[in-house]
Amino acid sequence: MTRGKFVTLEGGEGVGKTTNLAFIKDYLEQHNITVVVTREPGGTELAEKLRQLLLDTHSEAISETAELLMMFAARAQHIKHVIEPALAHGHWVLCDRFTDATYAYQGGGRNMKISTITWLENLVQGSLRPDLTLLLDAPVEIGISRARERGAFDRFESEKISFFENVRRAYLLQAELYPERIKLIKANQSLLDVQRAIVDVIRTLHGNSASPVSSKQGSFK
Ligand code: T5A
Repeated sequence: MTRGKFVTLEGGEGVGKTTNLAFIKDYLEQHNITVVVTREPGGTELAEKLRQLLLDTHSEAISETAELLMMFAARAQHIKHVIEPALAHGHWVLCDRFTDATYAYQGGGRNMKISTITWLENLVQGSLRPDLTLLLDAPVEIGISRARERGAFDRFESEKISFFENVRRAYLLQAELYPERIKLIKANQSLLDVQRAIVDVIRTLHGNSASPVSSKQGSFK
């Protein structure tokens, strides 16, 4: 069986990842590709509990090291129970955030050492890397104002603007480092134009790799 493709969506707060994930899923299914939609942190029962701990505000501050380790603990569960089995079955995995988010938020935002993140990435993922990453990029204020319209802020969304500027810079650096894998999509244009740009990129990947028509929705999206 041909292994499925691993596609990740990245970007700052409110840039449109969740909105476009649904669009990409529909597009791929129309092309006879079976898609598992999932997210990070999260995607399994235990990883979703870690997500809740990470996004909630607590009276006890979460240390930067604890935050980093919780991200990778959730990722280890997610890879073992969802991502790897799906890819091995020939399904495509469409994931809302993955390790580029760790480089951006814990690396750029929290200033954790990149070499530590890389060490954990190798430990937890082995050779697993996304086949394609769509990086939705927009000025920080645009994403924040879109996220604000949606309701109360979580622990990350409550950070200062400078934090998100650093996150954005770190994402753009990742895109510079891995131009073959990470494709930049301007997210401060109309949704229709964003989706046109996404299709142009996705088309290059799906080629003839079709698997039976059906949809296998991840449990959490
Ligand atoms: N995190 C995660 C880390 O710190 N390290 C890690 O390793 C990982 C994996 C997770 C948090 O965890 C952190 C980062 C995050 O802070 P999350 O829910 O995945 O949180 O991330 P959020 O960015 O908070 O997700 P959001 O749902 O807020 O943003 P989305 O998904 O990017 O945006 P979306 O699709 O919900 O859109 C927001 C609004 O904008 C509109 C939509 O309709 C919606 O109302 N919109 C547009 N409006 C106009 N024009 C367009 N082009 C639009 N596109 C979308």
